[in-house]
Amino acid sequence: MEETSAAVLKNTAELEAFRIKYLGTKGAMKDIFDAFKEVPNENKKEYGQLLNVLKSHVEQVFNQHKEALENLDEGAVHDFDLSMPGIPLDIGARHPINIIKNEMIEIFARIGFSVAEGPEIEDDWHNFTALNTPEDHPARDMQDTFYINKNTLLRTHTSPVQIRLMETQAPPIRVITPGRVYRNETISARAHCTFHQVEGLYINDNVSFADLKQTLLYFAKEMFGQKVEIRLRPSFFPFTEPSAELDITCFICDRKGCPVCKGSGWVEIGGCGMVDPSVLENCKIDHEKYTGFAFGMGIERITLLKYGIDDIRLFYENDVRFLKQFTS
Ligand code: 2NL
Repeated sequence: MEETSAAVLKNTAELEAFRIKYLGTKGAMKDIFDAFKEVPNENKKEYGQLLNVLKSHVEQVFNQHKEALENLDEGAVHDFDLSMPGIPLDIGARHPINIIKNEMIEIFARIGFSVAEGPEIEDDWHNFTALNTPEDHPARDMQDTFYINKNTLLRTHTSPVQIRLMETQAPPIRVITPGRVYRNETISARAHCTFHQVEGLYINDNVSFADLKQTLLYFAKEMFGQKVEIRLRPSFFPFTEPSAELDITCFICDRKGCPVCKGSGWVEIGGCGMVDPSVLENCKIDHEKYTGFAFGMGIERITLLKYGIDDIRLFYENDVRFLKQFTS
């Protein structure tokens, strides 16, 4: 009796443990009732009365605790006003680089380009040699490329993904390769040691420079608005011949000239060209039968232009005050 009266039950789990210990089918009360059989007949009446007193005492203690705990629960419920509006979940925002990357993927998907990805750690063959980049080319310099060892490096463009595709798949190939690339550059508002690219590749019979121009014009208009025009300036890349830089009309000042286009009315968004026949040969594609075009664009550059951001470093600092502005 003393033992049950002294019990401290703080919650419903402890209440249930109390019930099992004393009142359960294997509990203490059961043992005492079982012992009743062994009691001599002349003592049975007295023993029985004591038993009933004990049982009702334990049940009473149990019920008191139960009631106390139930009242406690009700009290807790009254601490809340259930008619109050909920606290909104803080759902975060997509990174601006990812917003633009997805938009570019969708634009190219509409004209039949699929998406391919590949490793960020590459070998010399897929990043340089297969792309016709000579042994003494400045891009191969330690100053420009992060080497892991003599033959292993952080990819400097996403072209190696396209090389791997050309090595394993027969034309036609129509693909874009978005992804992160690395260059050993001094970090500034304009350049960083890591950035993102979308490269594109189309290999088929009869692919021409006109196809390249139309594809880039379509992209520019979808991305920056139907009024935009493009311009191709002759250039050089080891992996394309002929090669060109891709400019668009400055949509910020509508070609009048502004700080973004440095007064010229045009801004550069990437490079392009016809895939060099020796690159096709390196991937065992017959360059007599097939031709192709390729292009590469920096996602950061396009994102800076679209959102009017003036410092590339903001993309990598993960300052939520910056990132929160892109919730749509
Ligand atoms: C730029 C210029 C370019 C390519 C990338 C390419 C890929 C293969 C073969 C030939 Cl597999 N070319 N890619 C071609 C021309 C330019 O990128 O300014 N990127 C930000």
